[in-house]
Amino acid sequence: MRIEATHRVQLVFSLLDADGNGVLEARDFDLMAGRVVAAAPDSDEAAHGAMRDAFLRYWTTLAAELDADGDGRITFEEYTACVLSPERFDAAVDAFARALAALGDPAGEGQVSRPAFVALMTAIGFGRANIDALFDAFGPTPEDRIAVATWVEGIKDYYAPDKAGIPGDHLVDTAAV
Ligand SMILES: [Ca+2]
Ligand SMILES: [Ca+2]
Repeated sequence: MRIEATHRVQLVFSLLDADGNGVLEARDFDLMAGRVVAAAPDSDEAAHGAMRDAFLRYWTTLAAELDADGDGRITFEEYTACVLSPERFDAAVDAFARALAALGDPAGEGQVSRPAFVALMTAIGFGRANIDALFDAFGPTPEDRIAVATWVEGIKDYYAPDKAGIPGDHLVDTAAV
């Protein structure tokens, strides 16, 4: 695995551990879903429901694939096995990426404004400077918007173990991991 991907995996584990108790559990995904949905007040119930469903699916997929000792919690050691077979998570990550990006586009225009992007990424737990750097790397329009499809692809690349030098690397503060 690329070192950049290792850093991305470490960061995403720390963020997914929404209650900060050091392991991933169903509760973390409930918490995170609530925070993210609350950050998208202009989106409709269907979009909120899709996001909650995507977080639930993300958890059930992780639990089915990675909870090696079957105790209902995923430790960091268990989590790192995700990089050995990333294709097992493609469908869950794809659903997650689409649901998240859709929340950034409540009017269905195919574009996400910087304020909407910042609100959602802050809810997930990324740092503001990293969020702005990522948005800039996605090549915003003169109106400071990015395409929904660009964000979806960026999220999927973030989880790819063989990628380096991608926009998502802006989310990782390598001095801190
Ligand atoms: Ca936790
Ligand atoms: Ca476990």
